[in-house]
Amino acid sequence: NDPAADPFEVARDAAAVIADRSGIERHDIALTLGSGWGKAADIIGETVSTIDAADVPGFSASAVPGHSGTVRSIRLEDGRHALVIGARTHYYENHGVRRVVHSVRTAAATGASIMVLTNGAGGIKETWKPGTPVLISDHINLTADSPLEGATFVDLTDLYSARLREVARSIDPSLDEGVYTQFRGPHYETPAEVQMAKTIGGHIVGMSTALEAIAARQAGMEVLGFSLITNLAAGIQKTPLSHAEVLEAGREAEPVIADLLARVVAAL
Ligand code: 6GU
Repeated sequence: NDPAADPFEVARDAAAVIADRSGIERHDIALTLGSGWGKAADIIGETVSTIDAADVPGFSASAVPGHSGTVRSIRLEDGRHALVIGARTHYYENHGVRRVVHSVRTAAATGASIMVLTNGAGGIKETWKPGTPVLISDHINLTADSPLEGATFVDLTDLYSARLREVARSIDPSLDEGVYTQFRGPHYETPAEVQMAKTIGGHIVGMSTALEAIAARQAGMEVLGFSLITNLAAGIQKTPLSHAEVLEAGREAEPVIADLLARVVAAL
């Protein structure tokens, strides 16, 4: 909690605690499980350890329903290890962007070279029914913030790895993809803001992921992003938006997208 602390040093401390508590020296891949995606943690492999996020340096227990508040180490069938982060700090919580990307930096410090970011989000394409998983092909960061500090000019040309998206599509060829637009939240967008997002090239609206993806790329990780479309965005769907509806869509889609994610992870 020291504001003067080096965020990368805090991430190394967090990784050391995870290594100590899990007995796993090195993780190969990391996943952040957002709304709707939590069940994947139960089926991607054998859980070796589950740590309360509150016990890991730099993490704060998430206040958002739909997040487990744990960091799990999971052994995949082929012997690789996955770090599964069920504790996301959202930008709208106002703890600063360092907190938002701390889990990603921790994942990198545990050795992970692939970062899978998942979320529940609103769809702008009318053909996407609630419960549809889509690949993130690129993002538009509307937070006006960055996890990078100082003169750190990171190239984001292929931020959402085309290679990893191909792997995902080899598992489910019907997977559509779209541009994720990160708004600050926590309110949902107005219909006019949704139209703006659409006009500038967005297909998905959400409150996470883009800042985390930037930090993952800075750390040298390959990024794969998935959104579960939990509802259509304001003005695209005719009915009002509610968090209850978002959770309900997540619950219904959960077994299907957990299975999809497990098969993708096995193939990465
Ligand atoms: Cl419509 N907008 C945002 N920003 N986040 C969401 C959402 C919409 N639906 C689920 N999450």
